[in-house]
Amino acid sequence: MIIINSYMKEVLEKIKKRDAHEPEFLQAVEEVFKSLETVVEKHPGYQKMGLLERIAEPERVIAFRISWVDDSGQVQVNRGYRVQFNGSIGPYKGGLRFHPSMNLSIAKFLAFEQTFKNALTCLPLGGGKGGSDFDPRGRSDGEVMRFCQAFMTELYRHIGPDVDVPAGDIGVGAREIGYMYGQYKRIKAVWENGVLTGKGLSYGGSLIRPEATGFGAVYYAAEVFKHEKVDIKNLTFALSGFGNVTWGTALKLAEYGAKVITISGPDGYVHDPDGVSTPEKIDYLTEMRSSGRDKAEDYATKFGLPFHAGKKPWEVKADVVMPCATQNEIAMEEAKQIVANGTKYIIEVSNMPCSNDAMEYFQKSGLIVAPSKAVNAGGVATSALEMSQNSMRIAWTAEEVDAKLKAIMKNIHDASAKASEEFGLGYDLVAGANIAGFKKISEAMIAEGII
Ligand code: 2IT
Repeated sequence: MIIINSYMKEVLEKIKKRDAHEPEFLQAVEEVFKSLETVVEKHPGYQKMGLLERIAEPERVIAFRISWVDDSGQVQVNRGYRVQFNGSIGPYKGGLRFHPSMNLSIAKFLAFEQTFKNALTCLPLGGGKGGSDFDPRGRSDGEVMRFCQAFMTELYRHIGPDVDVPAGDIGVGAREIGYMYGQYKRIKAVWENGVLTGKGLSYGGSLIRPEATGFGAVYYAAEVFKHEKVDIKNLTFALSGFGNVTWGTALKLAEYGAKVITISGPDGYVHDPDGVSTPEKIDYLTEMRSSGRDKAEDYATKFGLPFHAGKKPWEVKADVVMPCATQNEIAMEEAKQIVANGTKYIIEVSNMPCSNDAMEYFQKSGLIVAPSKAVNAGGVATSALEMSQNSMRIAWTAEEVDAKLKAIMKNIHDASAKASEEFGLGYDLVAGANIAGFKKISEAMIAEGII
């Protein structure tokens, strides 16, 4: 990935020096900067106002200690993060990730991506992200609750319905959001349920929020196939993961009559040539998640399929590859295999699933790449719809939320395609998403002055 513009090069070099120990963050910034070259070339004034430096520097980074007592009476100490990256178009908004790999680099890359993603939804949402290196695997319900309470006891002072609105991500689902909301309410002693999204329905959650990331991804993909004039029914899909995002994606693809042939976990993958398409199989993904075992092998055992231990699903031939697990699940080595398999479409669903060189290789090889910050935006968009319902103190029907979600995803696709076209880049959804997001954020930042 080569950047030619001298201002951009200078800013990037500065960030690389300052944040040398944050590889995921550097990767995310470099990927976005590459797409913005044509835009920056046309606006030499950005340099004087330090626009790129400001857009790549979080407004605020909060890191804190979380002490809690496990079931054996042992004190455990974890580290918590909240990165309030950019608040130029709305309150900071983005999920919390509980995973042992969580660190500042990951929190910053996620928050940076979230800023652009949230702008693409055209809803009033700034960008933020956070989480902890807490490992929920094998923890009892009581331990998870105590951890969530300890986490919120520190975080509550930094968030609010008009300040910063966290939600779920890897390791954080409705159960964790419930425990965190309970603790927030206990400390603040007010009913402010718009402070978190992804809540249970009984206390202000939105219908379709659990399905939204996966459904939105398929609505977006459907727009790509429409553009390419191909029938989704004739396509095979390789998915990774088996969590919430994989589940929602598989559910909607089954409804569209498309065939999902792989799922995976940290332990390996399962090839299901008949399709992960019956209600029994799709429901089983939910069971696998709530078991807390984090094993894709359980699916193979349950449905009598061979299990490919320690391998990624990308060796299976599929028309469409939809990574749904985590960042950097496709590096150059896997990209070569995917291209050799004859795959035509890479629809990124998890945040930053492809390394920058893998993404470039796909595009150079003529594959269509849809970037995660556009494809998975249905999750946060539906969180914004949850916030609207909380503010109005009403609840929309599933049909109402789903219709809004579908319209938002079509708009994101169309706006990205248009932005790419406008800058003479053809149908480049990667550049298009970055440019469309940047246009909105930069306009607001310029209007709001030097802050
Ligand atoms: O990556 C994401 O967009 C999320 N984890 C969801 C964020 C949200 O606020 O719903």
